[in-house]
Amino acid sequence: MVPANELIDSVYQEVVRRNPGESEFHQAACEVLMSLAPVLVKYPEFTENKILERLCEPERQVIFRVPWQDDKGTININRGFRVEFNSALGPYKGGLRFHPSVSLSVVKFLGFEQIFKNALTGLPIGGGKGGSDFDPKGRSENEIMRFCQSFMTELYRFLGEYTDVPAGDIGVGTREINYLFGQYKRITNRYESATLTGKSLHTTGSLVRTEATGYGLVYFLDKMLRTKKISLDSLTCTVSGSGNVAIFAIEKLHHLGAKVMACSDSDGYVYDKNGIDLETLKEIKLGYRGRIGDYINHRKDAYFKEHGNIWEIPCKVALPCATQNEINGKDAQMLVKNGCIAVAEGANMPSTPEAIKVFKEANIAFGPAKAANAGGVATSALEMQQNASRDSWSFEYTNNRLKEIMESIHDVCYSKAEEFGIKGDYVQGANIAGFIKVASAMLELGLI
Ligand code: NDP
Ligand code: 2IT
Repeated sequence: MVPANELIDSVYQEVVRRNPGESEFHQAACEVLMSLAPVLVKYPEFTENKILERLCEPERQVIFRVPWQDDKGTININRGFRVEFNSALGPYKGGLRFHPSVSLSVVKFLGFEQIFKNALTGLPIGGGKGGSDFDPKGRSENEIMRFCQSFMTELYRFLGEYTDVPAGDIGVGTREINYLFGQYKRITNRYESATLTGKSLHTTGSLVRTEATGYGLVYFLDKMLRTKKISLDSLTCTVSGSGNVAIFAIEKLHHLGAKVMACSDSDGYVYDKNGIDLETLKEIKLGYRGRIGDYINHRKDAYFKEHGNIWEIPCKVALPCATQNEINGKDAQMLVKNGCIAVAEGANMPSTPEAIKVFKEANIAFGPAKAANAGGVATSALEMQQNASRDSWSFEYTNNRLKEIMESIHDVCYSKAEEFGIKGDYVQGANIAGFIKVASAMLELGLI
């Protein structure tokens, strides 16, 4: 049989050849594949059955036109995507992203990551992702609704609680999910709740789903630090972004006594020497959907650095919660030099390969996205459970389930890394644990 490293290299070369120009997808595939050599040595059946080759090819990819009219009556055309990557463990599950940077490559990287993330949750969900290059910024409520309705008018035929279950991501929150669900219900004439997650409480959504990714991230971080006998209490933190994930990560950090010095949006960052005031942040971002620069109009000790690089701020803990490749090698060096001891990824693939290398060499605690930000999708699966049983659970019960799931993901990653002789390496631990679970299910299901 071909040696494991050679096989991995050739699979990766094939991914690059068959998916030209899809740099984000290449990056995500490379990171997982390069972790797997010891697994292929231990389980030759994965190689014999071409599991790597099958995993890198999505089961189905849908690309469609989204025509819609803006408030002036002008016709706009966007592109919609849904990549149904792998359904070995359950229906395709993963968010929808509305952002001008969305491309097939971005959706494929996110869908690929989602396969392993969802496997780590231990819940019955496969991996998928979708979205559009639609830019929601500056759009009216009516424009957002019309766009969502047009998007769903095409996408609905591929969805269903046993087939594919989308949720939110960048640019898609409860408001958009509700519009999407409304249109799905209207077209199909079925109140099939578990077809979308992240719905509002009035429309069979789950308590805690809004908070879940941010809270889950901090539960994972806390467990990682406690494993090193470090307490989060009083540690200074920097959180990039100021959207759904960032806001609720900040909230949970506050609950645990940490101090968040700065957060950002694509305009720049704000620094508050008294610690970021959560009520002000929520008012700006969730209240009137404003820009982060407004923060200094509410808190006079804070300053705003337009186009500033948030990673230049000294902190003990860094939580990237905005977007992919937002921490490069130089940023990572700056963080380490300034005394950072832990990084946990709220965003998907926020650290470049060079940044991960710097963190590894500095031996800091590093929680990779597919483990650390799995709380969102895990709570989506809990929403599906509630919908299936036509029930709704209390905040406390759902939050406890989330915490248990995040601690269990931590432990699975930690112990897999230990088993394969790379103790403390959560990147490889997560990749290996997620991969073994999906690969085993694929083997058992036969050649499909
Ligand atoms: P939101 O749309 O709520 O917020 C995104 C935040 O990131 C905003 O502050 C936005 O700033 C900033 N941002 C987005 N793109 C860029 C960019 N290209 N450059 C600089 N800043 C940017 O999204 P979420 O909080 O839901 O998602 C954030 C990250 O978390 C994403 O990587 C997402 O994939 C990941 N994630 C989300 C989950 C969820 O449940 N929502 C679950 C797991 C991961 P601006 O407003 O200026 O664009
Ligand atoms: O990246 C992610 O895990 C999400 N955007 C959440 C997906 C989901 O189905 O809740």
